[in-house]
This record gives sequence, structure tokens and C-alpha cells, in this order.
Amino acid sequence: MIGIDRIEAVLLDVPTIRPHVLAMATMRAQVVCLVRIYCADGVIGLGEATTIGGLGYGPESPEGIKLAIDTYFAPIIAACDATRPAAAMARLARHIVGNHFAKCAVETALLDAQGQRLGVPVSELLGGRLRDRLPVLWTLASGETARDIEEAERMIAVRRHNVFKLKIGKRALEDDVAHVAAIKQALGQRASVRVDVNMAWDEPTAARGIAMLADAGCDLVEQPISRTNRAGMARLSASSRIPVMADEALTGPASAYDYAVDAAAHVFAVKIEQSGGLLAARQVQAIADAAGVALYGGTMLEAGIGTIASAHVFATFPALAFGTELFGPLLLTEEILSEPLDYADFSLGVPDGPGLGIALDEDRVAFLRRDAVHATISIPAA
Ligand code: MUC
Ligand code: MG
Repeated sequence: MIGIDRIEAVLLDVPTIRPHVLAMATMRAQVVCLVRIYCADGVIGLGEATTIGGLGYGPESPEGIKLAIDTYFAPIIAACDATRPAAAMARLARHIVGNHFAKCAVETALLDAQGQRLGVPVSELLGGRLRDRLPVLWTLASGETARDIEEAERMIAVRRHNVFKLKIGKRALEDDVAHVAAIKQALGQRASVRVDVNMAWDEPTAARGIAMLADAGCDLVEQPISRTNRAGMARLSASSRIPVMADEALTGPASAYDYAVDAAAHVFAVKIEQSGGLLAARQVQAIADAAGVALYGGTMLEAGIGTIASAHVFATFPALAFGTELFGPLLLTEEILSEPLDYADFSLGVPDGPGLGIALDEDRVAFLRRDAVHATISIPAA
């Protein structure tokens, strides 16, 4: 038994490199809830939770996650054995309903600490990795067609991304389809173009829109309608010429099971936070595999810690037909890791060091803390 001395959750405000325009919110910054678990053997585990657009995307906010961890998770975690992450998570599950994002951050920190302790990467704690690099797409979401095309051309030229996800659903259907068609026309066979509607359409609009998008050369449509309309997703999947992917609807193994039974999507976007943690994300993957549903590694636009936690999980998936969108750190102006992640050749390298295999840049973290006191002058040493 190794005790847990303390769990700490701090908020970091990190600006984005440009406005990120989604159907339900425009992001100008990301709020990172950074979690540290201080174990009695001196090991410190790192975890992270983010949301998108505050409370605009799902039921948790970064501020709420911090409050939940400080108030309700901390006393339970303090009584747990740091060498038994699964037992600690089971105990949390008995006392805390929901709070998937917070649970994911805590589980990440527990697994990071245990991996460091045992000298193995988190992917090995999860059963073992099948790949060392993951394909990574980029989201074009500046809100302007010409700027998106220019951004995509730059990404292709430096071999960073050649698959693009376009955020649509905010404008009239015809305008959105024209935007997608213009980008696909400019990029041609050099890139795959997909869309994410983030639930903005009703079912009749989606039926019309998906057919128009297929004609425009779009390769996949993500969550076109409400997360609650599973029957509608099944009807759209049955009639669509291009794959339909579920995202917001997948809130863990139970919803994945329901979606699989109802054939309500061709592809699952697996997210560790929405799933309720790394182990739950693996359960979603197993359900998809058993049902013949294809897989995609999703993001909540996490910074480096959550991105790498996701990478360790996705590296263990037997099949990952639609790649990943683990580009979160590249959308941020500030790097919170001591070593930037390895993005090259349209892919992300999965670290092979113990635990998550990453370390924080403590100076950047101190600077980005919401509660930081910024000095306006520096006084030279005497
Ligand atoms: C989402 O809905 O998929 C992932 C990539 C991105 O740009 O936004 C997120 C959320
Ligand atoms: Mg999505």
C-alpha cells in the first residue's frame, strides 16, 4: 500500500492561435484543469480535464471539475492505495455519480503515477500498444473559407495534416455545403475532407445535408443531429452514402452499447473524457469492435497531458480506421510541456517513457494559472 498525500486541481487559461468556431461556441482560449496527485512514495501523477466552450458542449465545466475534485474527490482519494488505480476508480464510482471529465483527469493521474512507479508506459498498463504513431487530422474552423484553404495548404506543405475536419452547422445549409465544396475542390485528392455538425441540424435537414455533402466529395459526417435522437441517427446511417459518426452521443460504454445495438452510427469517436476515463474508453472500443463499428480517436481539445493520455489509449486499439484528431496542443499559443509533442509526417508519436512519458514546464504552468499574480516589472538581482 502506498498512500496518497494530496490531490491538487488548478485552472490554466491558454489562448488559442485563432478563434475556433463551432456550431455552439467560438473558442478564443482553452481552460485546462490540471490535476496532480502527490503519492506518499514521492511520485506525482499528472492528469487533465478540458471542456469546449465552458458549459456549451457538455454537462461539466473546468471550474465545476475543479470544485468537484477539491470538494468531493479529494477525501475519497486520500483513503486510496496509489498502487491500485482501478480500485481507486471503483471507489470513486461508488460515491460519485457522473462527473466523467473529472474522473478521467483523476484516472489519468493515477495511471501516470503507477506507470512511473513500475517503469512502464500507460499504454502497457492498458494491455499494450499496437502502434507507436497515430494519424492526426486538423480542424479547419476559422469561420472563413479562404483562410481555411490557406491553413490547409500550409498543413499539407509541411506534412503536418492531410485530413481535415470542417466545423459546420452555424450557417444556412446551402452556405455550409458551398464552404465544404470550395475547400474540397481546392484540395482535391491531396486531402480527405470531413465535417462535424455538432448536433446543429434536425433530422430532415441532416438527410438533405448529408446527400449534398456526399456529392461535394465529403468523406464523413460527425454527429449531425442531437445526441438524444438515436433513432434518427440510425435512420440517417441507413440511408447515407458516406459514413456517419457519433460523438456527443457517446458518453461511455452504456451509450456505446445502445448505439451499437441500434446501428446508429458507422463510426464511433472515442473520447477519454466523455467516456469517463481511459479504461471506459477501452470498453467503448471493445463494444465497437464487437459490433463492427469503425473507430476514431476523438479530442476535447486537451493540452499535452490529456492529448497524450488519449494517445496511450488509442495506441492500444486493434483497429483505428479513421485515425485521430489529437491536435489540441497545436491549437494553443502556449506549450505546457517541457518537451513539445512529436508531430511529424501527418502523425503524433506516442511517448515510450514511464507513465504518460511527459513532464510539465513548471514556469509556463505557473504563468498560465488563473490565480497567478503577474509581476509587471522585473527587478535585477543586486
Ligand atoms: C468535437 O466535437 O469533435 C474536436 C475537434 C475540434 O475541433 O473540436 C472538437 C470537438
Ligand atoms: Mg465532434
